[in-house]
Amino acid sequence: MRRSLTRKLIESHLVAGKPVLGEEVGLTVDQVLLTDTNGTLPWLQFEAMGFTRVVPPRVVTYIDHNVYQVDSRNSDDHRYLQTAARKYGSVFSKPGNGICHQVHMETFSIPGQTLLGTDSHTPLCGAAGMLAIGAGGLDVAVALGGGPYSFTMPAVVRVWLTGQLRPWVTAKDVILELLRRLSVRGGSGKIFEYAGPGLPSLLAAQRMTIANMGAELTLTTSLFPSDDVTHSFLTRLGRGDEWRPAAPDEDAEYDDQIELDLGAIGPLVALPGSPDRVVPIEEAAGTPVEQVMVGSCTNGSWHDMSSVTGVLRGRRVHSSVSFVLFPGSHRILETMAREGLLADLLAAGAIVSESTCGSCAGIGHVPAAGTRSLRAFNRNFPGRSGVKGDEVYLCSSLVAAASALTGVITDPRTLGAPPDVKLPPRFVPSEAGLVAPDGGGDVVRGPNIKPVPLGEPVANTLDAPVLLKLGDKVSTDDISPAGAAVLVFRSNVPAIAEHCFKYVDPEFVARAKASGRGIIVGGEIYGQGSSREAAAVGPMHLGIRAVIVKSFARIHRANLINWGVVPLTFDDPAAYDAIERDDRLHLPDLRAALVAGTRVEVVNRRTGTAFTTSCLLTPREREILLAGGILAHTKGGRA
Ligand code: MIC
Ligand code: SF4
Repeated sequence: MRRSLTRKLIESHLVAGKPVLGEEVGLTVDQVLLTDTNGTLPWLQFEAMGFTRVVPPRVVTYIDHNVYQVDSRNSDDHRYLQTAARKYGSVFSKPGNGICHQVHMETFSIPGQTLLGTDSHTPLCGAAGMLAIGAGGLDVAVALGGGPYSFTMPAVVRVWLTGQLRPWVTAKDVILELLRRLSVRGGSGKIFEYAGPGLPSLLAAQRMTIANMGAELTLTTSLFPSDDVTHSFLTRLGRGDEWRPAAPDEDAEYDDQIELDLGAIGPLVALPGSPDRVVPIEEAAGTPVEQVMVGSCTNGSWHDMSSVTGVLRGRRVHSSVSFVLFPGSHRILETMAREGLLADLLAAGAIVSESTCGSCAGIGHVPAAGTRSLRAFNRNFPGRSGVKGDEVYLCSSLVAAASALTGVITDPRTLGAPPDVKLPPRFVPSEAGLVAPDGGGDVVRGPNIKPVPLGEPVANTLDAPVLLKLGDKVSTDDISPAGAAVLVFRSNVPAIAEHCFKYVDPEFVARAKASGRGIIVGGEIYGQGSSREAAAVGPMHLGIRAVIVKSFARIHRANLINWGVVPLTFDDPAAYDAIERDDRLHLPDLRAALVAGTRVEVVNRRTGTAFTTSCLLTPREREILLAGGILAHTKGGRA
């Protein structure tokens, strides 16, 4: 069989299972990345499992999400992360050194290797021919200890690119076009492998944008070959010797194919609420915006910063607009300073922030209530910007720059000639923000770090009320919101649990506490978005023992299993319609059905009717779930 690049990388890292669609595979992990928000729990879990030294050859811990130290709780976490990284063998990336995915791509990406990350946008490094996958914290903790990463073999889809992008059209428009066509569910259970005659025209930075934001399609990951473009990217960073080719066989076999003519795409905008509410710019043009931003792991590249500067040079940000840029890495920011871009941006009235996730995760620059924000970012789930009822539009950095000048969403093609984006011959080798581990020191745990909880073994019978009935596309931002006030509690489960569903239903926590046990009911693609474990462990802490939905997003489903919460899907979606909040559901043989691998019967005590649900588990998942999650499983001596 002629092999896709995906299959080659899976086969060269395979330690368990067969790469057959729908079957579980276990892969060795060459590199691991952790972040401040989602990295504290995995390090605590790594310790709780009794490991003393990381096994993968390259582990990097980044402080990038939450770097505004408004009080010491957050600094406590960072101190813990820095001392744990030093002791257990992880490189430490200091606050301000940049967003994990951008820095990782620049500094550590190696074509042909595997990368597992605690963050859902880890696939960005797929732009360098890496198999880069985002996972929940417990899966990452196991990988840190040398365990394989297990997941269900996805369908491998070839995305066949033809043509070339037209002026003012960007890689962001490519991924928005895919979201427009396929929706946020469209990539579930799939890997997109990019190929075709249009590929050589896409720079590494453009491939990064596309691979990164494939997360919004709920893809397992996205993969580009490693070719001359990759070589020149690494060479410019002084890493040409780490380049190696990686490509599919000619005429490789794929499960499916999508065709995309780059030349047929125009500038696009995603309307507030979901990254797939995509419309041509013409339909949004003229909408007033008070805040415009460019950055995040999707649009923080040199290419983005320099095209924005090209638009702003000699012009002025509109008087009613606050325009903020977040360069993706310290290296980019330093190069911007050396090459004169900073001076031009400041002269135009832009705010240049430190190199962090910043307001992408709702930290800083929270928009005023009732105003509109236009962002060259990747997510606009309700409330994510830090204020209930927010209206966040997503776009390319060029649309953002053009709109910052006018104060309304603006088609950049009205500006005439597009900016001439030049790549500097070399990037400054700024590594001042990286600290190598020396195995020394003591791990310091401040008062904000609380012990990691344990899940409970699945009970024989579950009888509990439906504490929430939700619709389709519930994101982990809905379940456990972003924002500075919440993110400080990522290492403090009892405290973060208090914020569960706070924008969706402020009474949820009180109801859960009063009932002791509960069930959540939802629609399609439940748990999309961030990989945050808090969205599983928070509800678990509040007594949620099962979630019944029409379909799950991959990482969240794995997180539920890893914390002992039973993820069930309706066999007949019509059963969903008959359920109301506060209905008492009775699952008489829950455990026995999970053990036997049969359907799980549910009786609605209010209506007296019964329906069935399914929980398709691999043997590994079954053992973990029944034990009450990975930690409970490990403590039971079955690691
Ligand atoms: C996000 O973009 O939602 C985040 C914040 O980066 C998360 C990680 C987190 O919740 O800490 C992600 O994408 O996984
Ligand atoms: Fe950070 Fe935003 Fe990227 Fe998440 S999506 S890693 S918050 S920049």
